[in-house]
Amino acid sequence: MLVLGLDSSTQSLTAVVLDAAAGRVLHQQQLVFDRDLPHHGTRHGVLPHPDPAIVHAPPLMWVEALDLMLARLGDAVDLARIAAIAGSAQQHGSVYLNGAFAERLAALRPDRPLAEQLAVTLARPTAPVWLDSSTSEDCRALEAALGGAAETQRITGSAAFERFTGPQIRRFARCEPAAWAATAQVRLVSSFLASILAGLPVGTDWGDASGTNLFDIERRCWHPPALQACGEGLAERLGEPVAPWTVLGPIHPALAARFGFARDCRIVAWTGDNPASSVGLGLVRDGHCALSLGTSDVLFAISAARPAMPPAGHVFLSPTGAYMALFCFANGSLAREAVRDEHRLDWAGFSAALARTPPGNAGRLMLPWFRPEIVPRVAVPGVVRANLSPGDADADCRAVVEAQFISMRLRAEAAGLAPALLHATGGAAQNPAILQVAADIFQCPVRRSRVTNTAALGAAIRAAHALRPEEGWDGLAARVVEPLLEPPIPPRRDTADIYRRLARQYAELEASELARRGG
Ligand code: ADP
Ligand code: XUL
Repeated sequence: MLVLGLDSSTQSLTAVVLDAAAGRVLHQQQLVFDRDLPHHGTRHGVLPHPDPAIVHAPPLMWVEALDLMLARLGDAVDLARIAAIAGSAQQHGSVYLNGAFAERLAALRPDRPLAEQLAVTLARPTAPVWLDSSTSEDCRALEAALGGAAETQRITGSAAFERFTGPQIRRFARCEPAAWAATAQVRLVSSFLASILAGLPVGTDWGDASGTNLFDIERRCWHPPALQACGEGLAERLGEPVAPWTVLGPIHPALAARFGFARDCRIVAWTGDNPASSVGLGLVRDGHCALSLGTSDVLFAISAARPAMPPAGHVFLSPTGAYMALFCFANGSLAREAVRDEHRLDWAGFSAALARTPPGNAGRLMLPWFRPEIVPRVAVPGVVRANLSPGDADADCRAVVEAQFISMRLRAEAAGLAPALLHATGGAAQNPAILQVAADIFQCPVRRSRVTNTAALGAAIRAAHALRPEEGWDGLAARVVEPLLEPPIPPRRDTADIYRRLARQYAELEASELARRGG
């Protein structure tokens, strides 16, 4: 049985074809939005904007990427053998569709590009994505409507966060009432792309619904007072949420004809990239922890019982039905790239700089807020350097990486997370020098998969599981994921004290900078 997993992330679309019976990855392919679809004008997958708080992407770019990817896959794999397709997407982003969406989807023709046919269905030409931080006012209003930040977190799994879909919808309804009135459907990136494959508007899965501030994560349904606080008639516009393992139906006949899929190829609900990655990394047991170093840096852990999280953290639902404790940092790969580019280095040069500098960087510290930060909340970007000359390229490279993992370690400690092993994924996990710093700072081994995009792999595994649930998540993790894992990178034990001290210094520097900004 062949299955296909797709991941539409911030910067790229990745496909993984898995022979589920043999437990073997047959084919992987990636499209990079900036490089392969340059006419959309994105940089790092998003549209440049003079206000750093406003970050949108063109939904038609994602559609065009899907079209192009499926066509290219057909050149490499016999798509008639694909039994099911599941997917994942960057979390939180929202797509606004007009009354023609359902009709146009049903009437898709196999002989015309998908983006061309769906262009008329957009009620808003761009989609705000997770990097957007323009909704502080809406976050406060939502929290006030739900009885405060703590109550919002209790019900929805998170306090109100700028990038979450509910506050994003509220801002749109408030600032562009006419366009909101013309919006018949709102979908997350995941459920938008799943709708195209299934040929009808489908609901958002529980994993991505947990990133909206609109979903009651215990009852597993939309929370009516949150819907009401964010937009009139939101329940109808969002559709019912679905369990992550839902088989939505067969592929749209027009897409089957366009690309050569069998008519009975099943479409499985899509989810968020982090939930999908948890499956692709084999995190199916309580306490399993991961470090995702994509555009965002994310620390997440699987938990059978609902974890208690500090205000900066989130509780999401994973594709297995377990809980995920999660912290997301906006200054991830793009901050590392900013330092790399500032010193005119490539990744090999960046890694060499890490190798030349001592753990702890002789007390040289950076607060790496190149763009608005999520954790801690930093609205106005600004990099702070302590004992660090910006001209010192080597120390600057180490400072940005140490800052990122120390910040993560501090939040992990606040949440009572003490990982015994970290699974690493995302673009920067290709870099062993960066993973060594993570191992040293967390004082635990770090292990990565030979498949770089574990969200797409996780999507493929989810497709297999939806068709044959009897093997179970444990079985699939042992048979498919485990053989792909590389040997762990061990922590250097003699760095433990150095990083204990540096973590204290970092916390003090961060607190004083936040106090200075607040004052
Ligand atoms: P996303 O899934 O969020 O679109 P990816 O997981 O594909 O992003 O990661 C893309 C990022 O990976 C790039 O922005 C780049 O900074 C980073 N990256 C790629 N190769 C390396 C490397 N060798 N060392 C460090 N970072 C890398
Ligand atoms: C998670 C988050 C990001 C996006 C993009 O809450 O905002 O990790 O999913 O990858």
